[in-house]
Amino acid sequence: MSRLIVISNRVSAGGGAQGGLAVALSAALREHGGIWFGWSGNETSEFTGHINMERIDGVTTATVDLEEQDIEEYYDGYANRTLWPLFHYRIDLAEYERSFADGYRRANERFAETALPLIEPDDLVWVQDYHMFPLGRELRARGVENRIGFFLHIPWPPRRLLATLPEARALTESLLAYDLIGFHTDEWLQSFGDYVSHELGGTIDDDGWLTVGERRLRLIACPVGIDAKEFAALAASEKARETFERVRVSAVGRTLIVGVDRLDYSKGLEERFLGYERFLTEHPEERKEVTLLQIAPPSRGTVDSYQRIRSNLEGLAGRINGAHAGLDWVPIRYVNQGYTRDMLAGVYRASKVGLVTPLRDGMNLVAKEYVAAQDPEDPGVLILSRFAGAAEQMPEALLVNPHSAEEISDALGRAIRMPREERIRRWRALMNGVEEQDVMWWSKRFTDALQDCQQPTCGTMER
Ligand code: GDG
Repeated sequence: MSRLIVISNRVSAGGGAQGGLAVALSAALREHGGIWFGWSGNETSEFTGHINMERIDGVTTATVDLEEQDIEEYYDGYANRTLWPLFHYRIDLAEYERSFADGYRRANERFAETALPLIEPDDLVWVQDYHMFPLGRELRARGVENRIGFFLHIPWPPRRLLATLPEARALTESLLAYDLIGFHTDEWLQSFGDYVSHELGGTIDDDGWLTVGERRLRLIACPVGIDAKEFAALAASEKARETFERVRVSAVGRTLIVGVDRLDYSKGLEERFLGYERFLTEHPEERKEVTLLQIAPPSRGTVDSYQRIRSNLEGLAGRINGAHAGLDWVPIRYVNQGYTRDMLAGVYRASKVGLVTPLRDGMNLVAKEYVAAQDPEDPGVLILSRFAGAAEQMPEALLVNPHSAEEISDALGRAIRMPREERIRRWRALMNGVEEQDVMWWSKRFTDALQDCQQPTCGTMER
């Protein structure tokens, strides 16, 4: 078995905020042996390429510090202000600045330069996500002939939206340096294929082989999952039980609806609040019988659009509560704070409805965690956006258009009244999927496919 080199913006061996994903990548690294390389999260006054090696829970990590300018232009700039909004279809929020594109290229060159000595001839190299699109090409330019795979954790936008990015073509071309590219869903894969065939003259066969000129590489849809076993164990933990009780008691017999999201405009929080408000107005009889608990830890607070969404949401929650609250009831409990994963498991289990309504999401792991945390005898109902990648795998959820307050309101009414047998039937089907296609399945499927990319079958182009 080949060693594995995982390269991602941040390295989170040993768990951390990424939860299941970090667990899966760490497990893959333990199995294959190898190194997890990325940015340390720290700033240095002058980039030296010095690597800090550590051993964390049986995984070797290698991290490098970046200069302030790199962090501003590559991370805050191109990754968070340009690519993230564009790839979530928000060209109204995307900022196109040459300095960001230059910083992004420079940071990727620096990553490639620094990672180079870590890579041995037979290693599999697995690059993660939109921070690192050009990394494969930078490694090739430095003579790396290994199998290199790339996985995109966010959607691939429609061709005509992507075309608004000045570097769209160069960025997409840089991806041809990989041997394998993974997306969460067929939809994102087809969207990529659409751009490549229209703009680069590529063709894709039924097995996902993409040919562009002399270059041949493989595309796969490989949906990420959660560590379902870990999550079930978390849900059974003392801390989860304690949180479950606390949350249940605080709801005083009302039906609890839960949302858990990073505070991000892609997650559809404003539309969700408006849908819930619609439900309160359309179903006066249900008023005071329900409470929405929205947990939304702030993220990317240095970016203006994140500050705006935060203040918009505060205003909206305040207005809805002001209009509908009574002496002993507030309709929305809006919490701007993160909780530990075992506490989250308890919150999910205490909630009869999981409300997951992103406007666009590569996958969405909260939907899967909500399912995994339920009581099999008395499970809650998942309401899920059609525009989350997870919807492809989770048709037994109540699927809604997150832009429609009416659909959210109708789904809430249906979820709250759903008979127990129907809840169990839907949950069982969802849970089977969550258990079978878990995060270990995902990482194995990707690394197996990459391992199978034997040269010269994959990638016969001159480099
Ligand atoms: C990107 C893609 C794709 C949230 N609040 C707390 C907390 N969380 C955890 C959740 C979940 C994770 O954060 C969020 O994962 P998502 O998948 O929902 O969304 P993104 O962060 O946008 O992730 C996404 C994912 O990558 C993987 O490929 O699914 O589409 O956008 O695990 O539980 N965790 C803790 N406290 C919180 O308050 N501990």
